[in-house]
Amino acid sequence: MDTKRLWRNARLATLAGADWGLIEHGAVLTEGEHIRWVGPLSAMPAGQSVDEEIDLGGALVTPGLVDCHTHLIYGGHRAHEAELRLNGASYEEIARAGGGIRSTVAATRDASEDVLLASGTARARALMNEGVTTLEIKSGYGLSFEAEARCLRAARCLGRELPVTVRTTYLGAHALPPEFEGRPDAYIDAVCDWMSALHAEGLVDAVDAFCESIAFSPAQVARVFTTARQLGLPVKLHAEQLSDQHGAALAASFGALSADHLEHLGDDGIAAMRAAGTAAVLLPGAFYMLRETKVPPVAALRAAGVPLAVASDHNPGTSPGLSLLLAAHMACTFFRLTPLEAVVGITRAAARALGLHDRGTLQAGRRADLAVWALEHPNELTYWFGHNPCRRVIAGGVERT
Ligand code: DI6
Ligand code: FE
Repeated sequence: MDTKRLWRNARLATLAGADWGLIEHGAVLTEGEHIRWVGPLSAMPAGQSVDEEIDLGGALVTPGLVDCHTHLIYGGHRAHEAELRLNGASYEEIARAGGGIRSTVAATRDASEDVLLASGTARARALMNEGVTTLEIKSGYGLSFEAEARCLRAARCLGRELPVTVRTTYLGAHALPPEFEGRPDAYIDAVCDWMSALHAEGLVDAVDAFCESIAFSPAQVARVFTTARQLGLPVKLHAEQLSDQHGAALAASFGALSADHLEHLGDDGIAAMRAAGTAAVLLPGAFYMLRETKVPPVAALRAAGVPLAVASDHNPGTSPGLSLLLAAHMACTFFRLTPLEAVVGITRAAARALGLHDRGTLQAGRRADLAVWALEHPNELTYWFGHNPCRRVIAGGVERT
């Protein structure tokens, strides 16, 4: 029998409608992993048998946070390259000189699964301490069959060992590994072959690629996506981060879950995303770290009704941050999201960007993923920065200890 718990004496922000969905003197009734009922305690249907009652002391409760774009599993770090960039080198220059993603690939290939799991676990815990209950983790720093498999296994293992939902994404088409120098199409063939085998091992929930002049062309990405479609795997794309390759429109033509970054997105991409129901994932951490100046066309995306998600993009090159709240804060200050949009962006819209329709709001039937905050109002989630106001986390109906 699933345990029934009543979490009461809370100010709830359900995020289920067009506003914060605030409920004073609120209660959440959970049964096993799911929410059975949400509302003001005084309106709870009579005759509920409850195994356990938990007094939340009047605290603010939101849905658990969802980080829908991370590269959490990798070896080493790139503080030295960050220093070079701060001394004037550009990201593209470093990448073309064999640094950038490739230097992390070398460090990742050298790392055992245990080492990858240990460093990934420490990073996941940092995100989880801020209320994250669902986490996407991409491969993309192995770039060989064996090393990509190792990274995806570490990600799967992390999801089994920690009280967090992990969704894995295969990002073989992240960069060209040195052994395929000058042969990008042969590498794309390999990426497609590996995909079937990794999927057969149960390691892949979705497929991503990096569409950029320093990475892969739209034609190459289309081949990766065609293989994903044949395997029944959903796709998403790093699109329009540094230039407009019309990647978002390509992704949308494959019914992509999301197109991510989007600083250089044009009107064609917005129209295609709208028509396909593809979410926009905004990554202000990378924008900040690269000291970019061109912001994504947020007003046009908003006007088109494209769902706006926000993620940490945690990676060792362009976004070494481990705070989803800071990403939400930056989405407001840099990209002009409203606080409500940014909080929806790290909950409901982020869940949607992962194709998960069972979480991201406080509603009956949803997963019982809750974050409890030492805050009065949810607009404070994007107000404070460099501070963690998360006090308790309930994942799948169970409080994390
Ligand atoms: N876009 C990014 O910002 C990261 N990957 C990508 O496709 C950068 C990854 C790195 O520099 O290690
Ligand atoms: Fe990324």
